[in-house]
Amino acid sequence: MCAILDNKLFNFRVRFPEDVANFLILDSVNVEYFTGFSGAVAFLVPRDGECVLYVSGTNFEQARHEVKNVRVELLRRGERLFDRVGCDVEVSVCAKLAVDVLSFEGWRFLVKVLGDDGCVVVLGDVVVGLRAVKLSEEVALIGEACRLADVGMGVACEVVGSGVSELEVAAEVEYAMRKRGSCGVAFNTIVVSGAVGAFPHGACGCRFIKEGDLVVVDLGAVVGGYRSDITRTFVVGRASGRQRKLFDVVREAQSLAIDAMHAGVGAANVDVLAREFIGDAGFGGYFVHNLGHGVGLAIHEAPVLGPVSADVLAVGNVVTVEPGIYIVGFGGIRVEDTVLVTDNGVKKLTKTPYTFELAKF
Ligand SMILES: [Mn+2]
Repeated sequence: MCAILDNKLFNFRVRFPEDVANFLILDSVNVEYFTGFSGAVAFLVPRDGECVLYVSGTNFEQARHEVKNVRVELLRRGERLFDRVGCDVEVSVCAKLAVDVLSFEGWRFLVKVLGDDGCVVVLGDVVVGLRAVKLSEEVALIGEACRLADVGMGVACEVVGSGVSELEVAAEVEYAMRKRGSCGVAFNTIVVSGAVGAFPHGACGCRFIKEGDLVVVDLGAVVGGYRSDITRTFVVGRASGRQRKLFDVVREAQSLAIDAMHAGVGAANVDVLAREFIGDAGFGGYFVHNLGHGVGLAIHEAPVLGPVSADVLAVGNVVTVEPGIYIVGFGGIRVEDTVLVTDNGVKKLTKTPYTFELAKF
């Protein structure tokens, strides 16, 4: 854990603009990224010297116990973070305080405390960019989360069937993943069947799955804070001609996209490749979301695989590739894997086979 923190801090500090002397991290996932601890209020990184983790009373002892290599400081009840930071750092126009995120009210307050609005600069993209390129330790955790997601999807494959409710499928999947070491779910498990599957982020309900239904299962596990994301679509029994046609289009779109991915390629180009393939097949209007997103400590992070994304794929990116077709009144089909951009293309981290028909007679 300490080694990860050192590498991350080094990579972070070399990205400080020349006039920035201190960087205050306020986004809780960004704080977790550097410290491995998710219960702090803020993390202060000076250009040189010791970092400070500000923690309120509830989590103070836990932080002191778990976080090494930084000074853990108690934020007393009623004490305001920005007042404290104002005492702890000296700023000037050539020794600015950078922050990763800041609300409008926060900005007004911080400027008042520091006494000069030229001394604060909001630099959100710096940590976003760091988090997008995973270190080997992070890849290992995501890989383990992907392995557990495969376990969950294997269970879904066994459990999905006529007469089983969507919630029951989700329960069995989550139970299996937790039992094997997942620290919760990467997001609320999606199990949507029949016409409800036309809503990409539909939630599970009490609906009982029926013969002939399309069933979309989208799930993820968490290991060491790092997430995974996988989707498979099943049909209960034999697929109709239309169901099979749609599934083949989505699968082919995903495989075209994955084959085209490598470091240096524009994320938008990859999206457009899949999007045009689905469009040429006659379903362009039914692919209603981006092709994919980065995955790490957050389930949606950089880079974005979308038609207007300016991101360029880099070695160490971990992203989903998830084309889909959603037809209201008919249902939805999505196939998704989590992949790592490597020195020679990409490596799939989720490995569940693409079983479509669940014939259980
Ligand atoms: Mn996803």
